[in-house]
Amino acid sequence: MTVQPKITRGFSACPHDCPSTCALDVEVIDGRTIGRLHGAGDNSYTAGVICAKVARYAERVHSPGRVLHPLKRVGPKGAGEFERISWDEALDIVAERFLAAERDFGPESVWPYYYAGTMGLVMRDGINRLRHVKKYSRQYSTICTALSWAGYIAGTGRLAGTDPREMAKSDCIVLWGTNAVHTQVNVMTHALKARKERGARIVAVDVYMNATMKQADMALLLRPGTDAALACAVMHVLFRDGHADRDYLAQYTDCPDELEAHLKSRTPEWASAITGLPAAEIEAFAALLGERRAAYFRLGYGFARQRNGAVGMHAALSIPAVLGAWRHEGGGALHSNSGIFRWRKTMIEGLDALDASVRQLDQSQIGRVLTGDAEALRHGPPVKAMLIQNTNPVSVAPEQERVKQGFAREDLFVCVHEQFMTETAKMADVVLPATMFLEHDDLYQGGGHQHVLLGPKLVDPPGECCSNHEVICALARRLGAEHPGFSMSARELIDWTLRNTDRGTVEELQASRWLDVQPPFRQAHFLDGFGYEDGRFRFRPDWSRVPMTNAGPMGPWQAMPALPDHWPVIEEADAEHPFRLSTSPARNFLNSTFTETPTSQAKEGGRPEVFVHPDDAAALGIADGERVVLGNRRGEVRLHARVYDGVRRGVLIAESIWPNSAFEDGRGINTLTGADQPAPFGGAAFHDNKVWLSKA
Ligand SMILES: Nc1nc2c(c(=O)[nH]1)N[C@H]1C(S)=C(S)[C@@H](COP(=O)(O)OP(=O)(O)OC[C@H]3O[C@@H](n4cnc5c(=O)[nH]c(N)nc54)[C@H](O)[C@@H]3O)O[C@H]1N2
Ligand SMILES: Nc1nc2c(c(=O)[nH]1)N[C@H]1C(S)=C(S)[C@@H](COP(=O)(O)OP(=O)(O)OC[C@H]3O[C@@H](n4cnc5c(=O)[nH]c(N)nc54)[C@H](O)[C@@H]3O)O[C@H]1N2
Ligand code: SF4
Ligand SMILES: [Mo]
Repeated sequence: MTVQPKITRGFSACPHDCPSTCALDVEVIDGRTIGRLHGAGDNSYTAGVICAKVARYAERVHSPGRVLHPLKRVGPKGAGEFERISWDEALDIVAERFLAAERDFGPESVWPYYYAGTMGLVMRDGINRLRHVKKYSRQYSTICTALSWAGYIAGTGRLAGTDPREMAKSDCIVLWGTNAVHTQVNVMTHALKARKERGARIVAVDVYMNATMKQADMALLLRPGTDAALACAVMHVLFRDGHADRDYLAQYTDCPDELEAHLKSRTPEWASAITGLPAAEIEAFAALLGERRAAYFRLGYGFARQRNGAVGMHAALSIPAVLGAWRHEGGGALHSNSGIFRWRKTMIEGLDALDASVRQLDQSQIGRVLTGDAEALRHGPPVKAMLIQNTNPVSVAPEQERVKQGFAREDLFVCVHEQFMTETAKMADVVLPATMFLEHDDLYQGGGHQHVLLGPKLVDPPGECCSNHEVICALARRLGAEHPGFSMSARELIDWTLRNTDRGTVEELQASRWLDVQPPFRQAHFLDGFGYEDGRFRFRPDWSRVPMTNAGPMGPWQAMPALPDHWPVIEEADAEHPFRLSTSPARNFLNSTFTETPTSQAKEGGRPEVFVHPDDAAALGIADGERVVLGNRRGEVRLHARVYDGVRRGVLIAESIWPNSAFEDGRGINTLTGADQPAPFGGAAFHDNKVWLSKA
């Protein structure tokens, strides 16, 4: 007789670093095994749809590759030889090494390092409570959002925008520099609904014919880093042809006349020479916008991962202001809604203990920091000890050669708290096993929408896995760090944070699953004014004072153009490096996450590849599938060519981020990317690389 398994349904929120933050229905088999994951049909943004990689999450949760016990390094650094130890022993070692570093080099020699492997507010940001209480070095988080947020906030003064569900009511949706089919599938749900129900047109702007471009009605394939030129020419045509909304401009913007005069010379022909787009395509895009002025600009991260990315973002964002698109339902722009939540995070992050005089190290410059670059260290002590949660810098951070050198330092102590034996974990002295989101409680917020969601614990963790919060509290006890947050449970922290942000209680959220905190229409459309004191959108921002960060301006910020313009500070191709490389996101990986699941690896073709235009391939005698070398002054990587006519000549695309070990000699794609600080507030220009290409 066979016993039928008992399947119950739990709910959760996707914890991954994805603007969609989907509301999930989770099948739980016999109270302990995860089955299929589904998108919640009754959540108005998720609308029943999630990506395939998370739908098959059972493969990740129940993977044989999970780290299940604390481990101590026994072989040489990076050799991957570990032995199992107890939690007490592991935590004692970490505490002892942190206290030793503090005693010998001061608290700033300890650098807790984290990112968004989970976006749960408790599990992601709790590490800062330990940091602030102990006065360890701070982290200036630049790897993802610094460039794009600067460009957006420079214009609007606030990181928010039109309700993403209004996309379904738009007549024209512009997907600019986001490969939504790969990176935030729910955008497509709403955009396709608008096309089906009201004949909306979908425009995509990208540097290769990716899955999103293929679904668009108008696909604008431009040279990397030239988006501002396209935006300027579009605005030139709008002014020229009488499609600028002059009443709106007079009421809501800072200097429309100056902008119009400046754009006189930014013709489609001028932009064509820079972007590589035929002038007729630019004219057609502008004409479409002139007809369909309630256009929805969904502005992605990708086009801002260029050294002129903040300028590009701001230029694209200026188009809906010229159109007056913000006035209309279904019109305006959205990059991120992170500015609407206004959490009180004192308890989670220990903000009451934050000391602004403690140095702040640039996350993207981890290679420079760990190899002792004085500038990157802010002329302070070396980093001697680290705790790493939710990130895999040996794979994802730029200037990988330096990152590896840094982690190989014998005098650097590294503790990595991980779900898998990642390339960063392999470099650690102590590895701690981490829970996954279905195994702990956390609180989530949408980036690309407006929900606050609860993700309660649904199953017990395997082996001896502990949550980030448990590890932080256990270390705090050993390090003598005191804060009320260290003696609260994750659920109590969630409750405290909800109550103190006037969002009810954890019990209420448990009952409702999510809260819709969408600001009212007039506010979301900035119709009561933009985020600056005078209420006006800035065509001419003060780049040194964008209201977004506690860091001062950096990089070549003084040379930034005053008004939207092409800013030629990208890594242009030259004789030595005839190609421009973008490391665009792969569909089945999420940064380096999911590279540990065989299904995702297989669906990505089993090995890293670079897309090369057929004529470029022919000129270099490279056949489809052949081994090639990509290189620049930062290093060389070996992978296979895929000849594809969906890239421009002179442009290469390597969909990322494969493990370094998937490349022939262990050098991953970020060997080629740079960690210089772009203006105005830093960031990593992952898609802005000049390289050479040859047969291997
Ligand atoms: N499947 C999958 N989903 C993901 C991720 C992933 O790795 N894989 N990453 C997650 C994370 S952390 C983030 S931040 C988001 C980011 O998601 P997106 O906002 O989509 O940004 P990117 O993924 O950086 O790149 C988007 C597109 O920008 C293009 N691009 C590169 N340079 C330029 C340019 O100069 N101009 C224009 N117009 N386009 C350019 C790239 O080719 C790519 O197709 O996605 C999240 N979702
Ligand atoms: N070449 C290139 N490089 C890039 C990018 C690119 O487009 N091209 N994109 C960049 C961007 S936008 C980003 S945001 C970064 C992201 O880079 P990362 O922040 O490193 O993101 P992930 O690769 O998803 O790694 C997160 C890690 O966190 C772990 N993790 C998840 N949940 C938990 C948890 O609850 N506890 C603990 N302890 N660990 C957990 C996962 O197992 C995973 O190994 O990569 C950047 N790097
Ligand atoms: S689309 Fe994004 S948020 Fe939704 S399930 Fe997939 S990774 Fe998670
Ligand atoms: Mo990101």
